Amino acid sequence: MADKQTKRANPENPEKLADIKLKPVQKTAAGFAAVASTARHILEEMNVSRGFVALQKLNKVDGFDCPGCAWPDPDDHRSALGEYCENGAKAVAEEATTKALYADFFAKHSVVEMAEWDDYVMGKKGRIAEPMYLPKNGTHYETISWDDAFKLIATNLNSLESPDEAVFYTSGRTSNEAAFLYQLFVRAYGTNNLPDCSNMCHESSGVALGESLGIGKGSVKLEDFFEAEVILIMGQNPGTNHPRMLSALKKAHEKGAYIVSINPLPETGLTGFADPQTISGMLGISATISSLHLPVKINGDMPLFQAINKLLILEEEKAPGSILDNGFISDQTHGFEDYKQYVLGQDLNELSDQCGIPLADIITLVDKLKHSSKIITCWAMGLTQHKNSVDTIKEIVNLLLLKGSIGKPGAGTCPVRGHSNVQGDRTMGIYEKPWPWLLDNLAKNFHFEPPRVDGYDVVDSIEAMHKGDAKVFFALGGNFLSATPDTLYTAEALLKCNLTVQVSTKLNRSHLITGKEALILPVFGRSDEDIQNGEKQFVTCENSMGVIQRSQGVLKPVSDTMLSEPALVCRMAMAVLGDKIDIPWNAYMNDYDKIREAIEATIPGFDDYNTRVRQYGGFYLPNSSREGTFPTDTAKANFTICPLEPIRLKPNELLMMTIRSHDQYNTTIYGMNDRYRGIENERRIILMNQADMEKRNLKQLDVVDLYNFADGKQRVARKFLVISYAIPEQCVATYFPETNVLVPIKSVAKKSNTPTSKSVVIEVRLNSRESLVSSREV
Ligand SMILES: Nc1nc2c(c(=O)[nH]1)N[C@H]1C(S)=C(S)[C@@H](COP(=O)(O)OP(=O)(O)OC[C@H]3O[C@@H](n4cnc5c(=O)[nH]c(N)nc54)[C@H](O)[C@@H]3O)O[C@H]1N2
Ligand SMILES: Nc1nc2c(c(=O)[nH]1)N[C@H]1C(S)=C(S)[C@@H](COP(=O)(O)OP(=O)(O)OC[C@H]3O[C@@H](n4cnc5c(=O)[nH]c(N)nc54)[C@H](O)[C@@H]3O)O[C@H]1N2
Ligand SMILES: [Mo]
Repeated sequence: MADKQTKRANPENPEKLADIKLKPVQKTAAGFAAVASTARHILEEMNVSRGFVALQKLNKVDGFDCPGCAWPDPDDHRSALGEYCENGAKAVAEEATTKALYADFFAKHSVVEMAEWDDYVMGKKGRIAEPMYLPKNGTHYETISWDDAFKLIATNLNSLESPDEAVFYTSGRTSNEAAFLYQLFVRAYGTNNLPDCSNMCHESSGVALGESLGIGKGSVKLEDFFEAEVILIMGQNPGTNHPRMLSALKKAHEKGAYIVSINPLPETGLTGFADPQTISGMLGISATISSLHLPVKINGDMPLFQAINKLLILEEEKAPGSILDNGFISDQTHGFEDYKQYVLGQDLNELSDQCGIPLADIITLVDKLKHSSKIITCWAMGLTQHKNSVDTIKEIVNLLLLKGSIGKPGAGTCPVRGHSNVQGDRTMGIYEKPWPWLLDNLAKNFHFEPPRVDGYDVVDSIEAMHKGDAKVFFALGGNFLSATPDTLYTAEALLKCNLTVQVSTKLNRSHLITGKEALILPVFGRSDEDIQNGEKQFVTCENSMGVIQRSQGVLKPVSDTMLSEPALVCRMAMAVLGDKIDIPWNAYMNDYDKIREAIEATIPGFDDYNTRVRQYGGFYLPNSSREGTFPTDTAKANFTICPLEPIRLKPNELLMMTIRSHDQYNTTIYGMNDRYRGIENERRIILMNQADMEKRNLKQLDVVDLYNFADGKQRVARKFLVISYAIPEQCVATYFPETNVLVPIKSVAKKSNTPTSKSVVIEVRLNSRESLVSSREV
């Protein structure tokens, strides 16, 4: 039975693949095609006037924060056309759809039937409109009242032997208000088991920056981009995942910044960008953005940066006092001499070999860096999801320290966050390893003794459920099953639970692989108007640069049986905790200003929260790196010696990165195209270097199966079309989540425990040369 059920986690062993179309890789991002795509996605989901209202208020001071990415809005001027991008508009279309799923929908479609649908079909069904319950051995979800749903949760939680047998996941769209109440409830209930999507995302950045600089967040502000001399963009595809960043990069380029892309793929957007919010952009007049592209091998960034840093130190030796910021190094940093000895001991040819970048190209970059001191380093998932990610990021910090490029205008660290409030959720205490000061403040303000032992992160939670140590799984947003590694293993883990609860806006695969009993609880999204106690409420979010802003939905919710996330958490807390702890949940639910007062009393940096967040553009949280102070264990910014541990592949092995297409938001699939990479109508593809194809006797559009054999287990993902692509040898790319089945649960980054979704060792075997594709247009 269990085996049959886990198959539902990964149903996609398709009989037939779609009629794929391959086009040339695009040179220019955005432009008119982006505007046309925006209109199409909006109109598929809602009428024109609802779409117009939504887009008009997106990222406006009196509107709502885009549920897409965490890129900041300009502090001063917001475009009259609207501050959004094609992919932000798709995120809104997905959420603000007028299609709604009530009990009759779930009566018609069994869980088994829904599991046969692919993620695209599933997501397009509409918003979940009322609470649904899947009974023990049930085949169909049934309707349940909110009160009964909370009672079921309370009964399950209160009958556990220890609160540590429950796990409370959070995805990064949750507002500050909901996140604060949620961690308060979870700790009052008695556990720190608060895994979140950050564990799979920027956790490595947080750990690395914390140890090197004393704060786990980036240091730059948007204005810094317009003063920078060099901007490095590493392991990031902003054209797709942070499109509004391109407008900032274009402006930075116009102001003279030298922009470098360090990425195995030549990502569109970094090559050319036609700003759809300007007339010239609409006419297709494009601007180049990056001046240099270094096609590093997957996981080659650490040797690349050691080569850069060694070359800079050698230049300094040739012309002392002219290359490094010696004043900054001696006053503000720790560990320089040891680092210098270590890096000088590395062999430049060996480093160049390991990263796959010819020494001459590294020197081109070093020539630019030599006389610049305003350097910004931006990065995303291409750096954080490897075994040595924490050290790789520390090596990048080493460069900034050599140049004194931190704590001053035009320079610093910029980990570009993913989910729109993932950074805020962590600030609010969604963290399995809570800071002692947070627990002390909770104890003082709410008069209970919070648990002091660390809880489970994402990977620990999966292991605990698999072992039977955790029995209730609760998710505030997200799609845990599809986002996490080793899909079949995670499915087994979830199936063992007594109860799984998903607080969701849209149908997803985590609703179909469940504990013995399951609940789906529907909530408002960002765009929905939230009225409590007769008053319009707003929530707040923190963007990638530490700005706290308000967000107020404007659309009438598609059903009146959904709750807001803060209200849901309050009602659940009252049902579970009863009057054991005196926390004014009712007051919080009725007036979100009261939640903000509680946040202000508990979390530093939120003074006059309710006043300041009502001011134009919100306010910045304090940031020690930005201010040039480094509260680390040495009270200085730390240089770190990072040992090289290259991944050695056997001749038949390839290193796979699992990346996003242009038409998806994490596990939500908006469409089947990856327009910039020239791939249309199919997601089961593998991008491969021509030489690797030839070695394996593979031809364009051959159908292959992908294998991983870690820990003595065989993991397989079947039927992927081979596409010859400009990617370094022995490196391949596939889309997440289709290949999450191949990511071994035990393969995690050191210190951050992040699954290594960007360095999965695979083998590729021919499945069929007989075309599974009905027609080809190549
Ligand atoms: N439209 C849209 N927007 C999104 C999302 C979405 O799915 N869709 N997701 C959101 C979230 S949660 C996040 S975290 C961000 C993700 O934003 P990104 O990090 O841009 O997302 P990925 O597609 O995972 O892209 C990783 C990039 O890193 C490169 N890369 C992979 N391995 C390496 C390596 O070893 N070294 C280097 N230098 N480069 C490497 C890949 O070629 C790719 O360009 O986007 C956020 N915004
Ligand atoms: N192989 C591989 N795996 C990865 C990654 C990768 O690059 N490669 N990236 C990782 C990263 S960076 C991340 S952040 C995680 C993402 O992991 P998650 O955050 O868990 O996944 P999402 O796909 O963003 O979640 C989508 C679901 O969230 C729900 N939802 C949307 N909006 C709201 C809302 O406002 N409230 C509530 N309650 N629910 C809402 C909808 O029901 C939707 O189905 O995946 C990780 N997994
Ligand atoms: Mo993310």
